[in-house]
Amino acid sequence: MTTRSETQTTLDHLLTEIEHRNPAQPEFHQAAHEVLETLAPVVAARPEYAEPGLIERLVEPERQVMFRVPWQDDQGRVRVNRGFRVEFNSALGPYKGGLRFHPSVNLGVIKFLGFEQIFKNALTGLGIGGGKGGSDFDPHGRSDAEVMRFCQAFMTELYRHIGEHTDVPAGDIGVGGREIGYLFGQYRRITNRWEAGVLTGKGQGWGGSLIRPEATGYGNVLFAAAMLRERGEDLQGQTAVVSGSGNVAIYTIEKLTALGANAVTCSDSSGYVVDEKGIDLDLLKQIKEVERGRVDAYAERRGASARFVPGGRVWEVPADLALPSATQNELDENDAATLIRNGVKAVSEGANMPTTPEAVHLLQQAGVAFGPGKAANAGGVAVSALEMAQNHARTSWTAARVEEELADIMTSIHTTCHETAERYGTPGDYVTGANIAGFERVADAMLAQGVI
Ligand code: NDP
Ligand code: 2IT
Repeated sequence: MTTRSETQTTLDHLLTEIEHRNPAQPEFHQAAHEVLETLAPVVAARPEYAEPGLIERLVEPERQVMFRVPWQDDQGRVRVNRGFRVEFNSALGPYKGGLRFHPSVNLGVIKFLGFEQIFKNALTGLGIGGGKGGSDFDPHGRSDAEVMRFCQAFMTELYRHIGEHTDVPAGDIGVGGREIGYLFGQYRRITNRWEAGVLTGKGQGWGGSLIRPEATGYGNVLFAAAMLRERGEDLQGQTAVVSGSGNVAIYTIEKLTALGANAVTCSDSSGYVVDEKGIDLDLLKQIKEVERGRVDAYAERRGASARFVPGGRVWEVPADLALPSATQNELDENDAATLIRNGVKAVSEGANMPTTPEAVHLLQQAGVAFGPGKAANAGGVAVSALEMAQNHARTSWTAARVEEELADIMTSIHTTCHETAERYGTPGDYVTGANIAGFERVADAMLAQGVI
């Protein structure tokens, strides 16, 4: 039998090879490190996982598509963006994962997101593989008509790669209900098919699931509550710092407030707002979802309880809980040290990979409960899979039913991660628990399906 340290040496060699084979993709390297650094106990314990080529196949996308997206702005000028879809792993079901429109998007960013998505989707227990896509298009400051023309141009290529049984995109940064509407319209026009299950996050009334907009944020709060319960605590009366002010942040704040916590911050790329009375969600939704404005407008209109801190980071505001809900690597070692100094009890990732590896290490060493994104933010993709189920059955469920299923799924993910971490000798380590539990499910399916 191979020992853990021999196995870790093999995995370390593989990580070096991944870096060589995928140059200039630091986010993908980071995501691969984070997973492969925790797999030694399970690979050493179960010889079938040491089969040559298994992990090598897992880190290589099944298919990667990159394409030109030409579109015209409101002045008639031709703009050219780059589109991506990385179809990473379909052992458990059709590729599933969001589309991100943000100027920072490149192949390495999409690959990190697609890789994370494989394990996240496996943890939901539902039949969905892992994929991700997007573009370096920046929707900020673009008119509705420009966003529509961009989405149509993007789908004019993407349509040939997706389908309800093949690959099912959804939203992510910069892609919400408006963009999914334009994308769906163009898919329907090109294919002449009403194929509701080809995209999720659709509008209610044309195939969207109730609670899908809320699902990621609500799910993350339920995960944080489950971690607190393990320590004999609940959310009541806890102060929370939340970063971001988009889809995930807004519904994180909504659920925190509903469960008795006080969410005192939100942010965007211009800075953050701290509101000692708790974020007024009606005002935040009006500014962000209706006016598509910046967070400083919140502080201006809210009155004395709120102030805007230009360029600052929410982590400097003292809190019991931190829920990063904006983007990758937004919470670093210094931020973690500040949170620990201020007595934080739990950090739960609404965003994908928002906490740097050094920060994760510091938080775990300090005994802070840490919920990794692939477990904590899985509620969004889980309800996407429920949307696919409703589309397939040509039915729609009540909000209460979807919310109940979401709560059951989050509880089950928490239990799975917790028990897996205990089983492999790292009690309380949700990172190891999530990685190993997600890996086991995908690896078993890959082994059963042969070398493909
Ligand atoms: P939105 O586009 O709705 O909101 C993103 C928010 O994060 C905005 O406030 C945005 O500010 C801020 N932000 C984005 N990029 C940066 C950056 N580089 N620096 C500073 N702030 C930034 O996206 P979502 O809420 O959907 O996504 C947020 C995170 O959650 C992402 O990591 C995403 O991958 C993850 N996620 C999303 C899911 C979903 O269902 N939507 C599911 C699971 C995870 P600004 O407008 O100024 O850019
Ligand atoms: O990161 C994610 O899980 C998402 N952006 C949601 C993916 C989905 O298919 O709903």
